[in-house]
Amino acid sequence: MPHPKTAENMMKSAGPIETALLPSLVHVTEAAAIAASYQMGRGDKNYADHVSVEAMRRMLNCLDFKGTIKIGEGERDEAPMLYIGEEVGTGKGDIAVDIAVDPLEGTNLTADGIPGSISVMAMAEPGGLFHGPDVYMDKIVVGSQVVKYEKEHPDEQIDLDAPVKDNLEIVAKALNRDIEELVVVILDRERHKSKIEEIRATGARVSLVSDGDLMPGVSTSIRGSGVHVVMGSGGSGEAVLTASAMKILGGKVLARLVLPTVANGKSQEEIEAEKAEKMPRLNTMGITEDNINDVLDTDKLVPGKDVIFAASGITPGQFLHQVNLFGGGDARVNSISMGSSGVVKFTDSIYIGDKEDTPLRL
Ligand code: VTB
Repeated sequence: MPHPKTAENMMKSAGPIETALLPSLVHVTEAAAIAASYQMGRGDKNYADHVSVEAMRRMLNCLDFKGTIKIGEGERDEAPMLYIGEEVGTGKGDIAVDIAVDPLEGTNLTADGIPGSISVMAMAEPGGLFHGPDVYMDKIVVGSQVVKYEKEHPDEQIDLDAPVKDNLEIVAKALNRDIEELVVVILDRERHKSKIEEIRATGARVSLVSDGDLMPGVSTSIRGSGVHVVMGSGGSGEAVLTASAMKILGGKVLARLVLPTVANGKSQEEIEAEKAEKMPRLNTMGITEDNINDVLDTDKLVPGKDVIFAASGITPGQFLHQVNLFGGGDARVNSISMGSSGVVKFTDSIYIGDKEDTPLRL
């Protein structure tokens, strides 16, 4: 009988980024989630976003490393904090990382007190995260069991351009169940109308979300979460964050860049205006009108080998609980954090405000 893996094995196989930064990473998303949770249900998504960005940035700047935000709150001129290119960390030590952040994924969900909002981030060695411009990616996300099935059946591969039915048949076989038993999560948007009809026509069940399709993507690799596939277009940063988790968990993301005006069926004039605005920046990244339609797989989205990921729940999710506030500044926050070595931690942290007054409960 092989001895089960232990922290000893992980410490030996973990890269320098995982070793140095994974234990602290979850504190960063926890801080942002707790800050956002105080703004839950207050109807002000911008302020909720603002406080979580500030909290995340403060935490990052406490850590000894050299970090560069690659996916963040926007371009420097539009985002004062955690903008693309911002350097974070104390700069001490020799660990340099590229960072993807979404301090408040699901601003509307938090502002309206609706399930599904999180604080999330990923890190990898420089060049380890695809950092496209702020456009959409059309994508399909499936879990690690489907990847295993694909390896055993080379003729049956998930394909972004295949009919939905073909992909769902593969997923159903990989998960050893009927298509009728699958759940596909997709953003509730007009642009997904025909895709939703196509999914329903296969017999699969559809879970529409008003925002926040990142954690559902991660959930496809977690049995018992009740999510088997995520489809549809959404933010490219969110897709790369999903891919960071899937790279660690062995799941799969296939994605293609698409301009929001194109995805949302806007007029030719609006499409041309968006192209004029975004193509020059895309070109500097090597993305041209010739290759913008190329399919990016998990390794293209996240080429990094030393990848770490953390997410903390703000409002309730598929498997993360909401932040609970107990008075006196006490907070309880639920997170997932993981690294390329294969360690996944589900944590339930309590920050004690007053040691004598704080009742700890199981
Ligand atoms: C997507 C989704 C996000 O915003 O990026 C979506 O992945 C953007 O789509 O979880 P719209 O422009 O249609 O809103 C979120 O729902 C929230 O950031």
